[in-house]
Parts: sequence; C-alpha cells; structure tokens
Amino acid sequence: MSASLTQAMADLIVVFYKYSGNEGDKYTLTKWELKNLLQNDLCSSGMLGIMRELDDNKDGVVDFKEFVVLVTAVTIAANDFFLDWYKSNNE
Ligand SMILES: [Ca+2]
Ligand SMILES: [Ca+2]
Repeated sequence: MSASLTQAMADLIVVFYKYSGNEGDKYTLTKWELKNLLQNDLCSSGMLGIMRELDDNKDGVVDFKEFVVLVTAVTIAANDFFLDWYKSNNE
C-alpha cells in the first residue's frame, strides 16, 4: 500500500463511494451504509458513538463532507495511538 497523501485521499473517496452506492442516494451514506463502512474498513465498533454526532445537518444521511470530518477525527485519534505504539516499539 502506498503511503502517499494523494493515494490516501484517493482511497478515502473510493471507500466512500464503494459504500454510498448500496442503499438510497448514491452520493450519501445512510446509517446502515456507514455502519458497514466502519466495520469493514475501520474495524472499530468504538466508532459507533461518533456516528450519531456525524450527521451534521440532521438529514439522516452522511455526505462526503460529513464523512471527511469523521475521518479527520479518527485519524487524529489514531495518530495519538500510533505514536504511543511507535515510541514503545522504537525506544
Ligand atoms: Ca447511499
Ligand atoms: Ca447529513
């Protein structure tokens, strides 16, 4: 897997649309689609709490902008976790 930022952004878009096309509107995630995405691609049930806060404009679906906000929050949390892990394995 490439570690480039461009590739990471492309992956984000691909993952979003891979799940957004399964139910209802093709360009937004329903709760069900988002749940599948989180379970299959982020592998963490701990994220389900964040989901409820995610639907910013309360229209019942998550659009790409709302999704990116979530991924950013998760990435920041993952970075903290990774740094701890990295330090404990490289010192
Ligand atoms: Ca959809
Ligand atoms: Ca929304």
